[in-house]
Amino acid sequence: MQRASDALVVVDVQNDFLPGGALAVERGDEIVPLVNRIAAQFAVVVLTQDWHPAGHASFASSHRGKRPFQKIRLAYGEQVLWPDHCVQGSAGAAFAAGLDIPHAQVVIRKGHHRRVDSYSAFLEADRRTKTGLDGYLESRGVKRVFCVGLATDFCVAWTALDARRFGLQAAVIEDACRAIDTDGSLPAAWKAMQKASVRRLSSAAVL
Ligand code: VGL
Ligand code: ZN
Repeated sequence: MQRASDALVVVDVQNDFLPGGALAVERGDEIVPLVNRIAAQFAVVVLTQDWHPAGHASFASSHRGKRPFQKIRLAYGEQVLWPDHCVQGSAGAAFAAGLDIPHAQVVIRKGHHRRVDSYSAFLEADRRTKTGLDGYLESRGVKRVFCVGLATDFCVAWTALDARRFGLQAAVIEDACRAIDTDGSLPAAWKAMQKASVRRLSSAAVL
C-alpha cells in the first residue's frame, strides 16, 4: 500500500491501443494483469480514456492527402496524425475487457475537442485548456502521481511531464507501459522525463 497522498493514473488502457485495435501498441495487452495488481496497491486511482469525436483533428483521415504517422502543423503546433481511434462511444474506445479496477474513482476523458488533441491527462495540446485533473488531485490531497498504461512515449509521458508542471512528484512504472515508438518518440520521451525529474520505476518498487 502506498501513501494516502499517492495516486495511480492508468492511462488509456483501451481496446484501440491493444493488438487488433485501430492504433495498436505492440504487446499493449501484456500490461493489463500487471496494471490490475498495481492498482490494488493504491487508494486513489484515476483512469484516463482517449475520447475523440468523429473527424478529430488528430486523425489523418481528417486531412486531405495525409497518412497516419505523418506530422502536420495545427494552430497549436506540431501534431502527429493517427489512424481514426477511440471514437466516443465506440467499442475501440472502451476499456480493455481485462482491466479490473473497480475501486477507481474518476475517469478523465480527453481529446474531446474536435480541433485539439490531448495526450496529457492534465492539459490539452494547446497547452492551455485544463482537463480538471489538477484540481481533482489537489482536492484529494495528492502529492505524488504514478503513471502506467499506453503509450509510454505519448499519453503516459505527457501526463507524467504535466504532473511535474503542476507541482506534483511523478513516476512512470516502465514495465506497466508499452510504447508506440515512432520517429524517435520513445528515447525523446525518456529524455524529457529525465530532465523534468520524472522517476523511472519498475513495478517491483510498488508491489
Ligand atoms: C495516444 C496517440 C493518439 C496514447 C492517444 O494514448 O498514447 N497516442 N492518442
Ligand atoms: Zn488519441
